[in-house]
Amino acid sequence: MNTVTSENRREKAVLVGLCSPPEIPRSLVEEYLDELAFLADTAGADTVESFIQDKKLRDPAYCIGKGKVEELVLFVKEKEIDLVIFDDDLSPAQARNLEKSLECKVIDRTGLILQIFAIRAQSAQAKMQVELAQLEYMLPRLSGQWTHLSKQKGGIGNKGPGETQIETDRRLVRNRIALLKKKLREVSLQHDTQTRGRQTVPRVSLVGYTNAGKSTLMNALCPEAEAFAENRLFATLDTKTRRLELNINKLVLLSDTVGFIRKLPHTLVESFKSTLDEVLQADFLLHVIDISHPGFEDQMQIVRDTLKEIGVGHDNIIDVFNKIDALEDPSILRTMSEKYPDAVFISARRGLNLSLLKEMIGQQVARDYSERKISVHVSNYKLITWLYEHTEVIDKRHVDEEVELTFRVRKNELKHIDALINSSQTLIDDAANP
Ligand SMILES: Nc1nc2c(ncn2[C@@H]2O[C@H](COP(=O)(O)OP(=O)(O)OP(=O)(O)O)[C@@H](O)[C@H]2O)c(=O)[nH]1
Ligand SMILES: [Mg+2]
Repeated sequence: MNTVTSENRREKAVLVGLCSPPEIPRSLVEEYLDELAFLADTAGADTVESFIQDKKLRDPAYCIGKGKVEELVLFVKEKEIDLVIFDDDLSPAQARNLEKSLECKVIDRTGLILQIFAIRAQSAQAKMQVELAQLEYMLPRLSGQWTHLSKQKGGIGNKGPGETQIETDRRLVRNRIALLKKKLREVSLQHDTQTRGRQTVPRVSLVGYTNAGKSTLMNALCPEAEAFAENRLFATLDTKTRRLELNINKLVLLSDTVGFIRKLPHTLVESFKSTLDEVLQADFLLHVIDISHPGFEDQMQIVRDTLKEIGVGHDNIIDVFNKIDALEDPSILRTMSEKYPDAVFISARRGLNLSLLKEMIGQQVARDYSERKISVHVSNYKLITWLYEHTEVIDKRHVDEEVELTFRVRKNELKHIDALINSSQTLIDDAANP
């Protein structure tokens, strides 16, 4: 895999978190910094130390207080730190001022997440989406001083969308942004055409916080899926769709897609919209939650908020609490099953409660879909073909001159289909009595 570490030694990083405004308790900032360290590790950097600014002495030019800047200057020098990562967003001016004082790279959480996406992107579409997000992030920062970063080879903050672009003027970057948007629209149109034929089968999408176990669950449910799962953040960027047989005659299409995170950069959400289309078009969602993570309820809220942000309006969502095998205190299971009576508690890794989950998926499909059985004269091949193209035909029998078809359709499409079948009755009659 293409990682920073494969090209360079691992970098040494220092993390900076902010307790002010004072409502944020220190313990929560520490949890945020743990996640930031995990992100840094994923990007190829080892965290040497974390600094927390907890006083109100913030200097707007630096985001943190002057005293903290001096403390950092000494630390960076003494420990030969390569980069300082801020959990909070830095304005372009703050990042420049800090780099000048600290004489090392300074990035914020957004920059780091963009960096990881750039490393992780595999498909042409994901690469374009990341490049677009990076360019939009960089545009306001293209003031000349940032360009020194592009002259250093490798390392976090430098796997940009190509050095030439960083060095060129904003007009060129804007042109590139427009071109990428156009190309992505084309890819998304192509994708629409490819998936149109699959619309008849119920579609289910896995969503959840990054590292919750979505890809592991996909692999456990659909053994041929071979989705890439690993203990790293943002292991999955591309959508993968596989057939999942619930039981005889019951099939759904299951999609695994990119995970969410606290403060997922808005530019990324925007540019990943076409990848996330799968989530929007799904009949319902499986929200995978890592119940062994101390902050899992916050993560649930972040996922719900992000879903709203991308435009998921319905609440056809099954909460799937994963990693029950990793719970230190199993009594939490009882509390949570009382709190979330409609949820399912599983272990994707150990294969626990997967048949119960499949049953729940089946029940949800049954709620959304209806089955119909009709008899069509064999000569009415138009209607037969139409039904094959627009519904999920699950049984077909020949009785004399008639074909008996059993098919499944979304309940909200029933009226339309019944009308069509009725109007085609004349076709049947015509065909039977030419
Ligand atoms: N203990 C335990 N670990 C699990 C379970 N399910 C997944 N994991 C581990 O959690 C880590 C993340 O799993 P993935 O399936 O890659 O998670 P994901 O949600 O697809 O993550 P992204 O693609 O990064 O959003 C891996 O190390 C898995 O082995 C489980 O049921 N129990
Ligand atoms: Mg994944």
